[in-house]
Amino acid sequence: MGRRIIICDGVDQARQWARVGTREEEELTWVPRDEESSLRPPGFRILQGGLDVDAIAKLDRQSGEGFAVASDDGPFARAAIQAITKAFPEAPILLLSDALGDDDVPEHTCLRRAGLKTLIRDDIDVEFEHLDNLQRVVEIRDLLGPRERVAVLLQPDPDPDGIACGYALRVILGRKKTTAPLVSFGEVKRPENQALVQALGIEVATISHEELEEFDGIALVDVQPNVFGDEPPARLRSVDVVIDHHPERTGYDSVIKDIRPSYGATATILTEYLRAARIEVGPRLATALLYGIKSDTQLLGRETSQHDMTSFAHLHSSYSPALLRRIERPALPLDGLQALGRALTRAEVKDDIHILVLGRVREDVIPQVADMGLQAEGAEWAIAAGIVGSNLVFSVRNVGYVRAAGDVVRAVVEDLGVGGGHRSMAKGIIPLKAFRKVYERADRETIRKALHDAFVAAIER
Ligand SMILES: [Mn+2]
Repeated sequence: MGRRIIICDGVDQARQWARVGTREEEELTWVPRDEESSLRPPGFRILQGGLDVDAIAKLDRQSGEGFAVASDDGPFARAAIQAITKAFPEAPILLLSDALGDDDVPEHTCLRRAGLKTLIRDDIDVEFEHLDNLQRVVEIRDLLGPRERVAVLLQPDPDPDGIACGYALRVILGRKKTTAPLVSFGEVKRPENQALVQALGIEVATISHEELEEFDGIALVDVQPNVFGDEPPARLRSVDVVIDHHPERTGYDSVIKDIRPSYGATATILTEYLRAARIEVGPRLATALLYGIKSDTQLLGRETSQHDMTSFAHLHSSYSPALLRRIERPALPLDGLQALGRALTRAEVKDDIHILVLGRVREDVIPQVADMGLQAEGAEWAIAAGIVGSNLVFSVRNVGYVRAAGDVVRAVVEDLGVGGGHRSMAKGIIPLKAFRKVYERADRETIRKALHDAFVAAIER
């Protein structure tokens, strides 16, 4: 927000404002009460002409600038809000009052109320941030409200951040899946993400480029049109809403763009929207958004801003731990547990490395076993390996203060398969064919020895 125009009711409110602390971008005005004109508070100028539309219009408010009204007097506050709304219908308003309640102020789509004496300076800044977010919500609702069917488009193979944001946007718009379906050009593939969709009871429809044409509006969350190729489909070159935290790209138009690259997750932006608009967030939505922030920031580690922390903390008071556990730890199939049992009989930690070879298992068992493997005494590295289809798949965890897991896995799979990951988590895939070419066999003992030697070499490299 640029300049903020402050209108104080009488010398007492102006002094109160000055006590809290003023900022350079604030234009300070006051309306003297009887016999107060000689008491000019420092930094303030009199609102020439008193509290009416003409006087407010002369303040020359630019688009994006907001007002604050400080008053404990109902008639004064109402007159000020009405005059501002008449002069600048789009202007957001912050009413600061320790005496007035919601019932004392007229209906206004972009108004927030807070106490003045009780607020410290930072709180007022936070209120202005809420106001900015509220303004965005109002714009998005105004734009998409009249549209019959709106596509909420996620990236192909949507991740938790995207899925949570799509769900949140639908709640903000007050729509159902029939009038605002979550859509993607690809399926939800990863087991955790499928678990998320199931646990939330939501649906992500896979659609074609042609089917996208049938919608009356398009909103993209956690993605921008360029992700769909250098030459995105024509319908994506001009969309309605883009909300994202990836760096801003060019080559498309959007009526509303809210792109915040300093944020660790788009779910943080949507959480701020929900808070600003005072929309009640139920446990399912809170869990989805919290998981979105958690997974995009590696639990507030990677590329995390203060905004992510604040939103995470806010969601933490209303999320469901049981639901989150179900998403993060999908139920293990019995044969997966039996495979784990067999692997555990051979458990050993050698060179700080703990390897568990599971044989043929469902893919989502592997990362869960790797998590558990790190608890073995003396283990700095845990590797769980299993055969999925025609591939050897392995998940890697480490204690965090050793070489980055992603780098090590890339070295291990070099010339054999694919792999990568982050500081303390990584995954590798080697086609059995390629593995057998080098090691001749792919039985448990061969796999264990091959991985052990490759990890020792890669860690020391
Ligand atoms: Mn994201």
